[in-house]
Amino acid sequence: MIRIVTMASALALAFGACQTLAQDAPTAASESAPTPAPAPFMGTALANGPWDFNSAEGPIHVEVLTRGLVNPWGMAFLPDGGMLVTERPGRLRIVADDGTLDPEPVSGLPEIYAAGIAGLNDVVLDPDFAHNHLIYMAYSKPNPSGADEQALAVARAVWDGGHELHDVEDIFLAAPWYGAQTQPERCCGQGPAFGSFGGRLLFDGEGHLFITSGDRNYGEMVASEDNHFGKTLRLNADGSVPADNPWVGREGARPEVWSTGHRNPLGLTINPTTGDLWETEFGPRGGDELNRIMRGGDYGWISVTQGFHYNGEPAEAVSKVPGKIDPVLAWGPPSLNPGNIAFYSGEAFPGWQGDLLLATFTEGLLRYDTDAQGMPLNQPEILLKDLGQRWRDVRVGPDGALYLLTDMADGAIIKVTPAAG
Ligand SMILES: [Ca+2]
Repeated sequence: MIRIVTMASALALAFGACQTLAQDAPTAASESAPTPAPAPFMGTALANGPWDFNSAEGPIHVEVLTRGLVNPWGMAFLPDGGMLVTERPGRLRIVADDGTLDPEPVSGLPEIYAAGIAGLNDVVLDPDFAHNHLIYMAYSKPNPSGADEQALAVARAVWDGGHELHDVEDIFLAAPWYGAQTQPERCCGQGPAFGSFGGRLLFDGEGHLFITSGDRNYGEMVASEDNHFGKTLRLNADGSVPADNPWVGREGARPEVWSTGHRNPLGLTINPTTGDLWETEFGPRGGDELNRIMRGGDYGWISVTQGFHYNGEPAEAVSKVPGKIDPVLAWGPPSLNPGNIAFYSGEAFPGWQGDLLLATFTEGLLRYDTDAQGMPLNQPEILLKDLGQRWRDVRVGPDGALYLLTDMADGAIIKVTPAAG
């Protein structure tokens, strides 16, 4: 662990030339959100491509599969080869297997609060989707009472392949409601209440649905299990709580909690070789993390961080605190702004088997060699950085190709395959 964190420090130095501002700066204007200042991680216009790039494991071919998406955030591969893609402002889109974007969004979504970095997050298919046509979406839900408060929610719906959802219902609603009008005095320069919702979804292969829930920029809440802020959560597909969750039956604890001590977890995957759950999260100024998630683990936020709060505290990185699990890797400052992660498993890139792929806003796509436990080794290979995109999501497709989303107002799906010859 020490060796790896030391490597992370070296990596942070390697990224020292890159400037990054506060990560939760709003990226989409809205009537209720302050106008964001331009930030270095806003990205640059995407050219048309395609491109061939050299890489350590051979040349790769990069193409723009789909354009015209607004801040695409999550995607799910469909049995017919197409995919569903979410747009953070609150739309669900259908993409055909050749990349063609259906011009008509899917209707019937719940009301979504889209401001700052809040909105529609991930989408996943039910493990038995081929038979029951159920999908799940994580989103920022406005309080139906009309109060200026929001909560992370997960909706389940029937989607039959057309342009309308049916039987839409929330199977999870994070507690408590929290928003700008109830914003209390908080520690150390934390951002506005519409930030840090989390919103990644993942089925584990055993029928459990994992959900990442952000700290809502109220980090003091995270240390307690009596709320859903800054947690990973584990549910059954119908929203009920598995009996073997770590806090089941503890008085005052939320039984959905699987791990605690997270800030804004935006990446989640399972290593297909080991079955372990892995997560990435945004730190404050620096302190971005890669974590291997253990049942019942406490990952430290808000008292333990390798970064700095926005008021500059603490003076140095905090680690090795009893009862707190340190990250496998930490970055920054400056932050690299981690998105989703994936362990490569497929036939297209034999040299990448088992490698960890990490989408970032400011440092391209990182590829780490790993050991048998999935632990990253060595310095990462930096891919796709020259395209200047905010890489939000990376997935290994059924065909073994990589599919990435650019979280841009002019967003795209990018496909990566081995270059011919
Ligand atoms: Ca941590």
